[in-house]
Amino acid sequence: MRVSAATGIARILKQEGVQWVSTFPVCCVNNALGEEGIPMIMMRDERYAVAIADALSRVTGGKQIGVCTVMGGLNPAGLQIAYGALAQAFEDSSPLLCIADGMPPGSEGSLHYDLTRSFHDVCKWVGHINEPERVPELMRRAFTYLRTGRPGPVLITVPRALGEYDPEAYPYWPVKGWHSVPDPTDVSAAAKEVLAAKCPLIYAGEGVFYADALDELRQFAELVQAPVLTTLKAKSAFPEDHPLSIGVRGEPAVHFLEACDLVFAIGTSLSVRHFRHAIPDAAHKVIVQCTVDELDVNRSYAVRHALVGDAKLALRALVGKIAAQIGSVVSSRGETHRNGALVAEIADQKAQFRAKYAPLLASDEVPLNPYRVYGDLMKVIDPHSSFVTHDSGNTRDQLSTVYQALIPRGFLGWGNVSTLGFSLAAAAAAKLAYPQRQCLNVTGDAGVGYMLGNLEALVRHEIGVTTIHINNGGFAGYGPGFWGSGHDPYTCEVCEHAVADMSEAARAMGCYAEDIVQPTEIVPALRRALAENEAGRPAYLEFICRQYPVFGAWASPATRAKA
Ligand SMILES: Cc1ncc(C[n+]2csc(CCOP(=O)(O)OP(=O)(O)O)c2C)c(N)n1
Ligand SMILES: [Mg+2]
Repeated sequence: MRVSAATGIARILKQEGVQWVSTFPVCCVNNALGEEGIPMIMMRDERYAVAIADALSRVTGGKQIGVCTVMGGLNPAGLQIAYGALAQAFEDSSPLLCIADGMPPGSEGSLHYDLTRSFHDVCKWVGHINEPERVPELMRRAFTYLRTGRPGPVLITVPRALGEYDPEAYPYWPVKGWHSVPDPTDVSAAAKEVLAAKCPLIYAGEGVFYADALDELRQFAELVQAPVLTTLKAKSAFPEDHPLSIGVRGEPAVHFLEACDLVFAIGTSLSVRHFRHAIPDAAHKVIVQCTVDELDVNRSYAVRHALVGDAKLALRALVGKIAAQIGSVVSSRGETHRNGALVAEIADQKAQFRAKYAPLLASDEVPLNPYRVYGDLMKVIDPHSSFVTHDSGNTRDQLSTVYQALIPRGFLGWGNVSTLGFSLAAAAAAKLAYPQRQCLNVTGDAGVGYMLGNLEALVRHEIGVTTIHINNGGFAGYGPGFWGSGHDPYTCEVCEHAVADMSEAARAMGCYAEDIVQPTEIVPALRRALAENEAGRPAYLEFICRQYPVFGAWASPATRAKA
């Protein structure tokens, strides 16, 4: 029986295991989605429709592909707003599918800009369905690119009333995605190099999540006995209470990055960016990089060995090679592959680090020290069944410094380019993916401005997450003089809580909400919020804080002279 193009797309999404689609508020496939029984989460703008789909892909490591629909075609108001969110997904390599109305046949050139061309810069691939029979073909290509190689967003456009096709004549079956094994000679060379190193360090990126390689990462680290550093986006890929974990940022990470003679980078582009460590003295270190994308190789650093392929398959091959050799070949690091001295050194580094932050986590200051909020948060939530994410600004820098992530995606770090407000979408997507978990997003004042309207969507869909607003009265990182003279007092201060009461606004939109001024009130307030979440009600806690711009360092490229 023939079906409309939109119905064909909806059925294909079901075949691909898509459980819900986010939207705002129209797209030519939405009627078919509803008719075919795919629930829609309607956010309050396209940025969040894209962001929640993006976040679903991130928090599930691509096991569930986030899908969203937005307005396009001759009135592409929706696509225009979606552009920024797609750019973020592209920059962060997140595989989501965005479906938009396409330009009606013959209307090309009616807009001042070329809708079909504009999105090529921020999508891994753009497909335009111009015949109903091409629905399976273009959807097959979309899911192939979403599940194979470097992850990234895909845009499909489909004009309204495109017509019908026969699914028997043009069948569809789900796309599994394909993985490639690195060249075995490269694996041998890398294994040899790792064994020869005196102080190897593992630098793991988010690619290990998408490759489902967390067990292999741990096995590899334990076998070679190397400290494990994760990028911000990979935080929680390796348990941060593991004796080999050196976290994401701060002195322990800097210490081992400076001391190491080999960096084994896995699932990371190794780009030189704002929110990550550089490799100090890189010219005098051996860099081995395993990446799915050859465009990352020799990009920011000269790489001695590259393993181009899937992180899971690469690690398995390496573990096999090294385990076979380690019995007979004595590595330069000692007679066995257990390195007690290294474990003690990591423990010592971490103890010094903890000693620096422990007083802050227990601070009794009023206005609150934001670290006290994080300290109490870590006491209240279940680290084995929760999800925490930061926003852009100090919340990112502070939380990525002290939050201890124990389970995969118990924490989502994000942002090659970090766009304010994303944390709400991330927490909501995590709650939808893991309904049994406590899900919280921590945001500063600027992030709230982006989120407010979207709190209503969470109330409507009964997505019980807690938003923690660290109200420090302004944009802490952008204080007077930060950008030179002239911007102050215009661009860093916002109204104080008594004037612009954000928790009151959240309450008015249906959230459970509180203001917290006293340190002793933090724990009870968090408990009340989490209890509300259990009943499916989002909560908003506004903590009246001081500005406290203290957080862990990133290693710089500069060489440190070593004795
Ligand atoms: C969409 C977007 N625009 C601009 C920025 C740049 N930016 C990063 S942090 C920040 C201000 C953060 O202030 P606030 O939310 O109050 O957090 P605080 O640092 O005070 O904790 C700005 C403007 C951004 N990250 N995203
Ligand atoms: Mg602020």
